Amino acid sequence: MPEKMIPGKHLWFFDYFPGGDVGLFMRISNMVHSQQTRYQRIDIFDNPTLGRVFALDGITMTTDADEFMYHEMLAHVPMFSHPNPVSVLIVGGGDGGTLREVLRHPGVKRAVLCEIDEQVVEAARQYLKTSESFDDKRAEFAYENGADYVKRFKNEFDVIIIDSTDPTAGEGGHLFTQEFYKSCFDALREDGILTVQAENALYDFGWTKITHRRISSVFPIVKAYQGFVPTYPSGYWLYIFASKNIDPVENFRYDDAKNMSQKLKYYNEELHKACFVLPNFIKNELKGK
Ligand code: AAT
Repeated sequence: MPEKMIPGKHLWFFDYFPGGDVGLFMRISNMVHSQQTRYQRIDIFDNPTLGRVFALDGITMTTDADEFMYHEMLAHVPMFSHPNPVSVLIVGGGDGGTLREVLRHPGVKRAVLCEIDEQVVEAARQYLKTSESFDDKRAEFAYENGADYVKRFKNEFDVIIIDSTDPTAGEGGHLFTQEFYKSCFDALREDGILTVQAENALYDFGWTKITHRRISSVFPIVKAYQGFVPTYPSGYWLYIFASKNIDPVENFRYDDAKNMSQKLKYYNEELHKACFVLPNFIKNELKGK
């Protein structure tokens, strides 16, 4: 057994993937924060390789080492597909990573973060670097179940991004229903775009398929895309893009994406097109519209 593995000498975090037969473990070199909120258990700790790790109910949400991979792909694909996103809603994402990416877009005048658990935002503000944009004047915070919040809006947002916990964890299930996608459709303006994090094709493909089917029953254009997030189950993550009329590959703002990609670590204008090219086992199951 390697020195690092000696039981009793170190503290370990075990993240069980859906199904419970496979997972990921990380050494805790420094425990930063633990708290049980009304909704979930928050843990924040340091790992020598991954940096600061943020987990909810024992499931990894972000690590310093790879959060950019997830947040850049979740935010910039819809943001550069829209001709001029001004008003944006993020549901979930209380760590602030998606908000940070959205606010990189100079045309954005208003970015609302609707997070069910205020304690996540508070913990992020205190302990996570992803919260760096919380004080941006364009950022607004709503502490509410996103499924209730979106219902109150009609024709309001250009882009809605769902940065939720898994459908099987905590309060995430509310954000994977057909009714919720319909509310998002109604809350979006004419050129509106919805993007959701849509699980993985190895351990939880059932949920990707359900999500794709439900969104397809509401939006005319629906396309899944892929990216890597090494600390999420399988490391190979799926997202779903949905819109009222915009095709993300034909219509996206190539030159603007190219300009911004110089500041980014993952997303770029070529990847924007390439991420929609899917392997057969996924493509065959998710027939795009
Ligand atoms: N940015 C990457 C981290 C997340 S956090 C997901 C957030 O969604 C959590 O803070 C959680 O409190 C919030 N949330 C869960 N349900 C709701 C809801 N119904 N309304 C509003 N916010 C909600 C995503 C990680 C993805 C994990 C992949 N395995």
